[in-house]
Amino acid sequence: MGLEIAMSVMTPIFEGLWDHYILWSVIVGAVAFGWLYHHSFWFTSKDGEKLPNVDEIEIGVFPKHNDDMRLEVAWTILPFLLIVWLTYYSWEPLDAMWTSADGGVHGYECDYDDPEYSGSNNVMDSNGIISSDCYHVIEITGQQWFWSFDCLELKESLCDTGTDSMEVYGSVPVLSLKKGETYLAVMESIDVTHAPWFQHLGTKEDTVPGQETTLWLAISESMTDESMILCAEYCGDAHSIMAAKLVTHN
Ligand SMILES: [Cu+2]
Repeated sequence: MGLEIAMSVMTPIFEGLWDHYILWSVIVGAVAFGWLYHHSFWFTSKDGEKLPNVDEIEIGVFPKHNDDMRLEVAWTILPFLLIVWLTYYSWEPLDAMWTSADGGVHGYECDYDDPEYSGSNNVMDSNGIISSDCYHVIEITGQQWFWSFDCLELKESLCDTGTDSMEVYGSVPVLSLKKGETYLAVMESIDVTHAPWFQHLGTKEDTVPGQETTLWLAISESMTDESMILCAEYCGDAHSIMAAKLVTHN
């Protein structure tokens, strides 16, 4: 069947974000644990050593205040600057993830009667941001414990549905989309909260009873032919096998 279960995503923006956050986690971790271990060993008293009582600790008396203004300011300002930087760094990918359906990076819904219409023609820039000429609308419904896909009015070459069987998961619904095209999934749940997780797109979004949510599915030319869709919100007994398959073709 050749379904890749690899966890890699086909969208470089998320890999870039991941690497950047890991880098800062390593730097902050090295400083915090370096400091901790340095002080733990450096300030250890020797056996029998009598040290001056710098904090003037006495039973029943609040210890002497031994603060250091420079330290207090440093550990307030530095994490704040880091958070501001990470927010700035995440802005472009997050903005692309939640771009408007009204003239955002994917334009407007495709006008199939327009003589100039030639599909989404999506392209990925060097940052991994995908933009499109226009997009197609599909519907996804979550329920305990399966996904339903609806291609609405789209031609079969653009969107198709079916079923397939997969080891462990049994019979699963299949969503078949075209490479180079961008889809806006309009989603709902008819019972509890679910979330389709499109593994190779690196995206997921909740489906919520009584509320419409949306998710961009920008199928780039480099997308793998087959990938998995899982449920990313715990939704009851069969949550772990609430799977589907995304097939993409040229
Ligand atoms: Cu679910």
